[in-house]
Amino acid sequence: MKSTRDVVTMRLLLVFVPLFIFSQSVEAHFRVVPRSRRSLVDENREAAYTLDSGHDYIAPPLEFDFYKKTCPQLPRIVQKVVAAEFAFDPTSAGPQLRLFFHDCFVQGCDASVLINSTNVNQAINFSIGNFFVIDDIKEQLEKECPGVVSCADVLALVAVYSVKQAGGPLYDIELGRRDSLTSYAPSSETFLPAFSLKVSGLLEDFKLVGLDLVDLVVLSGAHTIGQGHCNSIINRIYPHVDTQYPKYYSEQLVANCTDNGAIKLPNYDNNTQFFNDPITPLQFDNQYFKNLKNNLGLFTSDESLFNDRRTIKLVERYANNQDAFFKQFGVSLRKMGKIGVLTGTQGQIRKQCWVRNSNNADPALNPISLNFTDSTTN
Ligand code: HEM
Ligand SMILES: *[C@@H]1O[C@H](CO)[C@@H](O)[C@H](O)[C@H]1NC(C)=O
Ligand SMILES: *[C@@H]1O[C@H](CO)[C@@H](O)[C@H](O)[C@H]1NC(C)=O
Ligand SMILES: *[C@@H]1O[C@H](CO)[C@@H](O)[C@H](O)[C@H]1NC(C)=O
Ligand SMILES: *[C@@H]1O[C@H](CO)[C@@H](O)[C@H](O)[C@H]1NC(C)=O
Ligand SMILES: CC(=O)N[C@H]1CO[C@H](CO)[C@@H](O)[C@@H]1O
Repeated sequence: MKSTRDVVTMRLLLVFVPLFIFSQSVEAHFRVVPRSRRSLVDENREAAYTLDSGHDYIAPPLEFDFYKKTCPQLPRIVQKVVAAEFAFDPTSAGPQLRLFFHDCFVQGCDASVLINSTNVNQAINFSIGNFFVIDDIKEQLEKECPGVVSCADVLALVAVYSVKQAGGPLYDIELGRRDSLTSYAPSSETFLPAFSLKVSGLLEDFKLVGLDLVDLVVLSGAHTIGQGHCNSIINRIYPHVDTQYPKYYSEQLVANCTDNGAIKLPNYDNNTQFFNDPITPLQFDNQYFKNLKNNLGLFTSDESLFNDRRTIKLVERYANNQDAFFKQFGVSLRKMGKIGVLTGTQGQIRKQCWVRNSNNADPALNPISLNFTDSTTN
């Protein structure tokens, strides 16, 4: 039987090339990567995967107790830092969970999202953050078990402990990911689903990374915590106010995103934030799905799940049954956590999560992507 990693790699190879071309024709107008650069991303990935899945190297799969012998302190350290940050700022769980999503969807769960950026103008990057939590954990890990734990695994664990901290279940998640040598910011615009997409568009983006309709609906349930900016609802309040929102709610959204009643594009308010779940904003529960039934989905992507025959039954199910939501969220989160992972001898274990190890700047390791390395993030 093939390892999960092989299956994922095969899938990426099979779906990536044809779907990449397809995705270019269906992309939302919010995606602004110049065409010429996109084709370079394509070559990068193809090359990376060709290298990674070399004929005589079978990458090992992830394991639940990967660090049991080499760093038994790992769960305690992550839990401690996430809990301390949550006590200080209960909205910290949102950006910390979203970080894992953004990492996995772009180039696989390989901590590419953490590489320092010199070009941070990706509109889609809103609300990823709390990088200092990752850095704090990594610093402690390097003291207690140096060179052992990958930044990609720290991201996975921070995500599950953030869910736990916000009142959700504590999910066990497979580990053994390794860190990428590269990061290419414009890829984020290509692979991350835009807020303006509806079910068909969202599903295309999910399929691109091997996820399905159930994954789409249940993982959208992450929006039971966290916040969004005016930027992400602009299509629902300007120039026309979406009448699907309850009136009292859209009135608040409009009022809070405008300056004396007028939205001054493009300089609309980038500071105001709304809770994704206005009813129980800090609680990881199934309220998100109840909200969708009451037209309180914040983004077009949220709202669309209750307006599509393919997804409405799943929304109903999770709205009525929190256990079903919790259970499937864990399954789908673990599935997301296996997208395009590097394992075994692939990639590296970064010493500092924001930059690849300098002694690995060997062109032979990554001949094509080198010129894009370390200058961007996603
Ligand atoms: C289905 C496609 C998805 C779309 C279109 C989407 C879109 C968005 C947008 C537009 C924001 C707000 C950004 C801002 O304005 O600051 C957001 C926030 C968030 N998203 Fe998603 N998202 C999706 C899926 C996911 C998934 C799969 C997860 C995690 C499993 C996730 C977790 C979050 C979290 C936790 C926040 C809040 C971040 C914070 O509090 O700062 N999202 N998402
Ligand atoms: C990279 O990011 C880290 C924190 O994540 C920061 O401490 C460091 O100063 C940054 N370096 C550069 C060159 O931007
Ligand atoms: C707000 O964000 C948008 C999209 O990223 C950007 O175009 C605009 O210039 C920003 N406005 C301000 C005032 O920073
Ligand atoms: C809009 O702003 C008001 C005043 O700051 C606040 O009370 C209200 O909760 C905000 N509405 C939303 C939907 O965030
Ligand atoms: C990368 O940059 C070097 C020097 O800056 C250049 O010689 C080389 O051709 C570039 N490689 C690619 C693939 O663009
Ligand atoms: C974390 C990060 O890269 N944030 C940047 C996202 O993009 C905005 C502008 O669109 C920057 O201001 C942020 O610094």
